[in-house]
Amino acid sequence: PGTTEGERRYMGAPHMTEAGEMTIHPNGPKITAEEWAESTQIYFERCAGCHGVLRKGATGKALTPDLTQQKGTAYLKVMIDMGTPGGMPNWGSSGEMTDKQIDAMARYLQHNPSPPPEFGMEKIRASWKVHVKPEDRPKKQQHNYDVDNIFAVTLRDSGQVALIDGDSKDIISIVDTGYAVHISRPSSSGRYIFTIGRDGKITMIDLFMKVPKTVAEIKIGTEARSVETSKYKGYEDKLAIAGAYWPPQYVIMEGDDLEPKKIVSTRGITVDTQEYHPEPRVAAIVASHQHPEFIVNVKETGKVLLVDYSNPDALTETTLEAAPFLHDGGWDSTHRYFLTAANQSNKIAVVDSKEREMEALVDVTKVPHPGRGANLKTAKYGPVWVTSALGSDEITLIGTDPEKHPQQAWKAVKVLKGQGGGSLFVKTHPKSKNLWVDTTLNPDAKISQSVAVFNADDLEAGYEVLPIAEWAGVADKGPARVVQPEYNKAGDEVWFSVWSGLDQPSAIVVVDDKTRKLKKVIKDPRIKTPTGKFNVYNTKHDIY
Ligand code: DHE
Repeated sequence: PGTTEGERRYMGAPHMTEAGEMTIHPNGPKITAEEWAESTQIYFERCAGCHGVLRKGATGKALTPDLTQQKGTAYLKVMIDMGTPGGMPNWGSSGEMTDKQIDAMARYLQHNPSPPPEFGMEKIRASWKVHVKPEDRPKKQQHNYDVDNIFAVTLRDSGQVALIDGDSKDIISIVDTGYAVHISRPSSSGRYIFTIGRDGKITMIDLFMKVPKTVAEIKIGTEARSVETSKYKGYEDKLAIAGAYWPPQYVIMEGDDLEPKKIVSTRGITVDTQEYHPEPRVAAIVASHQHPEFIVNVKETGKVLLVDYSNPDALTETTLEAAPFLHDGGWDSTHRYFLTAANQSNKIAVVDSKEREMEALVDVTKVPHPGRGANLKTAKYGPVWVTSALGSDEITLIGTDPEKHPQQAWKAVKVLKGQGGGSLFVKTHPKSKNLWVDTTLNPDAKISQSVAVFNADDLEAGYEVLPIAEWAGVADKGPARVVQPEYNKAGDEVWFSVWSGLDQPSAIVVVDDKTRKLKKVIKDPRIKTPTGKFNVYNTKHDIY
């Protein structure tokens, strides 16, 4: 109960990992090669997101033969068909899997998991391409756009990123990338954009070129979500890092051409039960402003790694203990504390990047999902960092100033009620008083197609609802889910994606931050399935 359809789908989103060999268990039921192949594909598409590639359990239960054989085929079939109140979807009764597929899946699960292939240096190097060498790139910017106000917009299902000029709202170029780019991060200087595809492909785009295009690319695994570049003084643009879901590892690369330098596995022991986990996926990565370090979230072990990159040939890793299923997060306004969601533990972990220690674990609402969060200044609680949630309508404000507001620091000082659950992202800007909260995965279309906005100076007044998808004129032409507010460089406009299917019209909606009125709808046949948007200036300076 309480788990929304959207939330379940979100958690169980497909993995792209290739299938391995048939790993028959001697006590498992009969299964044909065709059934094995189809079940493997369905497993990675529908099940691996929650139960893990190796079926060792993640947000869903473990499904190894020692457990599944005890349950037996008949029982497993009912589970897959009908689902459970605990969050398992009803794949059969919803019409998404046929009886034949369910029957084969129930038998498949009683055999040994077949691990997908590893992806080590040989494969990584073979995928590495430098299209334009650093010395052959332009010495100066070749166009008149303000590079700092460019937005990199993920066009999820077309495997592209749109670069849009924040001033004119013109599309500068559309760049082919990996599939379903998860995030884009600018280099510390802002000259380059690094995107990471769901398929593990990094694309490095040079924003100085007349028409910005890819200068280097590489694949660091078969499933990935995060990429970042070094930001500490003296190391700007020097190194890049990317984290993989499969294989569970992170890869450190040269910042100017993505040459791979080191691969580090994240397999290891969980923070709570202290048992070995074979598949701890790498979630959010941020670059420290306090030390030459990357801060790496390891999802299943619940550990935060501080990776000192000052000598890549002798990497040191400091392990901080948080809580399981670390996911996304961002900085407080001073860029000293990194606040990150341990989503299935319903906690926010606070990392002190200066002292290099775990500062606090704050209890919050069900399945917090901050994105990078939002930093508001409030009269009553001082500076706070905000997260919304997938599993409830609660928006939690956490005090972030242990010096001037010690009573409030690292406590949930205020909980606001938003439009509903299924929220993915919140956003504000230091120049704004608005706190924007999306509800992308809410089952009610009215809620998923609109956004709530609070006034930081009068939180008690509640929120105003802006019908973003309706403004775009696409509300009735597809799911038209409104996702991820993002500010322009000046902090006076906020951009929203209206995310529909590949064959349906999508749009970007620009709202005037002061008046909260529609400023511009960016509609273009090339803007297909837009999701994340990353303003170069705000993203490189971690302003949110
Ligand atoms: Fe995301 C951030 C993982 C589903 C859009 N997402 C992140 C981050 C991680 C992550 C680890 C933080 C990266 C960082 O900061 O370094 N996301 C996952 C998943 O595992 C999950 C649940 C399922 C999956 O298999 O992918 C998932 N994410 C989604 C979606 O369904 C979204 C809406 C569309 C999509 O592309 O699949 C989506 N995720 C985003 C966006 C960000 C993100 C736009 C960056 C937000 C920001 O403002 O920084």
